[in-house]
Order: sequence, then structure tokens, then C-alpha cells
Amino acid sequence: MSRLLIVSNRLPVTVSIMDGETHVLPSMGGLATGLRGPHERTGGLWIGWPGQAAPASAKRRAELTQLLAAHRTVPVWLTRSEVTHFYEDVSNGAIWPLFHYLIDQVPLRVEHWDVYEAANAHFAEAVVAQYRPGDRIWVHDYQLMLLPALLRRRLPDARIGFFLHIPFPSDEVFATMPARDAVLRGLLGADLVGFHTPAYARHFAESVRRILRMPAEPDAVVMEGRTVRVGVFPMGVDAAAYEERAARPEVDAQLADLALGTAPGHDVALFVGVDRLDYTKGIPRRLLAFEQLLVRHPELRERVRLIQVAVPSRTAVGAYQKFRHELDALVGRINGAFGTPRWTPVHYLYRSVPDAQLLALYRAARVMLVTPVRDGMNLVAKEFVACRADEDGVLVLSEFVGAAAELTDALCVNPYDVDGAAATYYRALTMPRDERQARMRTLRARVQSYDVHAWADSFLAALEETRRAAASE
Ligand code: ADQ
Repeated sequence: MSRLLIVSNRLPVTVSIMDGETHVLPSMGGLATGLRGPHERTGGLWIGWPGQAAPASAKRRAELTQLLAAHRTVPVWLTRSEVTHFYEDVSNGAIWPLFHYLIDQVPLRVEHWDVYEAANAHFAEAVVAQYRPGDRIWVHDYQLMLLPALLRRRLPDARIGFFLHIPFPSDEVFATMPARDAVLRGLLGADLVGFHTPAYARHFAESVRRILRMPAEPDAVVMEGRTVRVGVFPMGVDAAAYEERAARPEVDAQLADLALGTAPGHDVALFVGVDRLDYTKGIPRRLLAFEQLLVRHPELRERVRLIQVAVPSRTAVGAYQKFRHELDALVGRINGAFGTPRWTPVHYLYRSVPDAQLLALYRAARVMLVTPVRDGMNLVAKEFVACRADEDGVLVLSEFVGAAAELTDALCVNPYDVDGAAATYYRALTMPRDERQARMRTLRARVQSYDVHAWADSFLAALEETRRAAASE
């Protein structure tokens, strides 16, 4: 089998220094899990940024490169300015909000596009240095949208796939991007461009037609005589591993701890939210809808509790700092207005929680709230379902996340309709057990059959198919 070269902004490992010694720790992320199989089986390499600015000394860089090589990973050393301008300002400060339809979060003038270009060129150098004829290249996500075309120029015969993990917005929104032509041409350097949902693939084809004035179908674009396939590959989670981990004794112990906060004879139903602290995740409106639930149904006070975990994220980006303060204030206001000496309506954890605690929350949730205003897929929804071997618990899911296209047995909400969402929370809470079970069974069948391994395999099979199609042309 030919080697697979995976390229993503961040490597699936983190370099850390403990007691003066350098360690390379594998990360647990969904992408790392899904691609571990093909990465190892094919003797491939993973090329990306190790998460820290380049060490000044060449000797130190060489040492770290060697340590990373043991994990079949190759570092792309970004300069301090690239980290700030490519990663924080352009990728997370401008592309992220635009692709999530939050145009008012895009800076009035997007500076440093040249650094985004330079960083993509930097990645291209690193890939070209590793490439051997016959290798397949799989590029990931919005930080590297120029890379497929840069690689195509240098390696005209290479098999190149690209997958976008975030939404591809409607052409009306995408057209506002100053670098729209370059982004489309960059992506079209690939043989296969993959998205989570049919809607994103349609938006992409429509943008190509409207902006580049080229013929495009939702499943293919012909670019200078070369066919670029467009495909839909909804990403899943490692469902079997989640179920197994959620059944471990340390998770049972955490579950018992969760019940301790409750007064005897007091059945308190848990609502749970788990997100990176990001303005796309819909946390403020989720809190307002929970507040409405307490206003409309005073009998639920002291009988329900929302545990919201918000994992710190992108703390160097100004918009995230401001957002964090707004959220702190909102939680404080709701707790101040409704709390009693023995009950706090919203438990807000602004930190990353250990795995066992996260899994216990998934298992304890009577109602899981996944209500982003926009999200490419959302793996939290699928992790929750994977952990519910008891076939209980209700998933409330925003209609604006990629997962909504698949998880049709969840209770669907429009997160912008706060009153409507409050009514859905009530419906979820009062849903009879038979209906909860019937819905959860269907959700589990989907999450188990289309897991992260199936996702990686189907993308790679489609990439292989483009090779065959090209050979027969
Ligand atoms: P994210 O925006 O990061 O991913 P998501 O898909 O929900 O969003 O994944 C978050 C991950 O973080 C989950 O695997 C979750 O378990 C983990 N996590 C959450 N809370 C945690 C905690 N407290 N401690 C440790 N881990 C925690 C982007 C896109 C998504 C898309 C994915 C994959 O924005 O739309 O689903 O990529 O393509």
C-alpha cells in the first residue's frame, strides 16, 4: 500500500518539557484517533506544527525533530510571527468567523494574508521534502487551504486529498472574503475535496461557479482539463472505544460523585453542555433558554441543574477573551437570580476536565445540550451517544451543526429561537422512557456504524478512485 502523508496545522503529538527532559506525548484528538490506523499501516508520515515557536538554536531543532521522527511525525517550524499572524489573526481571527457565518466578528480589515500565504508555502516545502513518487497526500482544514495548489505545482502527479473540518458557507457569505479566488484555486489543486455534509459540498460548487465562473457540480469540478472530485464524508468518533472507556470503574466512581451534590430524596435531572469556549458553540443562548425553562416552569427549580464545561481555547485571540467575560457575567446573573442556599442552577467549569469526568457527564446527562449557532460536524454529540450503552438520555441538537444531517432522531432546535429551545428542553426532560430509548437506539446504530475509522477509510477509498479514474482518462 502506498504511503500516506497527512498534513495538518497541528501535529497529533505535543512536545512538553518535564523535569528538564523533553517528552513527546500523543494527543487524544478525534483526528489523531481516526488516522492512526492508516498512518501506521502505510508507514506514512504526519507533517505539521508541533505547537510551539521554533527553538532559536539549530541543535535544539534537530534534537526535537529526531524525537518527533520516532512517532513518524515531521515538524513544520513556524516563526513567532507566523504563529501570531497565520494561526491566530488570519486562520482563527478571520477565516473561522467568516466560515461560521459570523461576519460581524471578522476584523474590519484583514491584515497579514501574506503571512497565511507564506505559512502555506512553508508547509509545501516540508511536504515536498518528504514526498516519494506513489505517496498519497491528505491535507486538513482551513489553515491550509492554499496548500493543495502549491503542491500540485511542485508535484503534478501526486494524489492529493483535502478535507475541510468546518462548514463551507453559502456562496453569498463566502463571496465576502477578499481572498476568495485564491482560496478556491488553492482547494482545486486537490484531486478530492471532502466536506462533512451535502450542503457544504453544494456551497463550494456554487462558489466555484459564481466566483471563478467555471462549471461545477456538487460532486465534481473540471479545472484546466483536470477533474476535481467533491465528496461528502461525515466524520465520526471511535464509538467502540468510547463505550468501552465509559464503562470503566473510574467512570462509575465519578458518577457516584456527581450524585453526591444532591440532597437525599431529591431527584435532580442533569442537563449537560461540553464545548470548547468558542462563540460558535451557542453557549449564551443555551443559558438563556435554560433560564426561560426555570421562568416558565418554577416547579423545576431545585429539580434540574445545568453543568456546562467550557474548555479554554484560543485564549490569545481578543474576541475569545471578551467572550469569556460575557459568559462569566451571564452565568453569575442566572445563578444570582435563581440560586438557593442548597441549589445552584448552572455549574460552570471553565477548564479541561479529565477523561473519566467527561465520560461520567455523558453518562449522567438526562439531557445533552449541543446547540452551536454553527458547527462543521460536532463530535461531542456523537461521543455522548456512543457512551449511552444504557440507551437512555436525550440529545438536543442544533439544526446548524453538521451532525444534524445524520442524527435525525435527536430533538432538533433552532438555537437562535431561545423560547422555542426552552420548550424543547422541557420536552426532552419530560419525554417518556420508551421514546427516549427508541430514539437513542437509532442514534447509536448510526454512530456505531459510521465511526471515525469508516470515515478515514471512505475518504481514502475515494482518493484511490480518483487515481483509477485519472488513469483511464
Ligand atoms: P471542534 O470545534 O474542536 O472541532 P468538536 O467536534 O465538538 O469541536 O470536538 C471537540 C473535541 O474536544 C471532542 O472530541 C471532545 O471530546 C473534546 N473535549 C471537549 N471537552 C473536553 C474536555 N473538557 N476535556 C477534554 N476534551 C474535551 C472541529 C470542528 C467541528 C468538527 C471537528 C472534527 O469545529 O465542527 O466536528 O473539528 O471535524
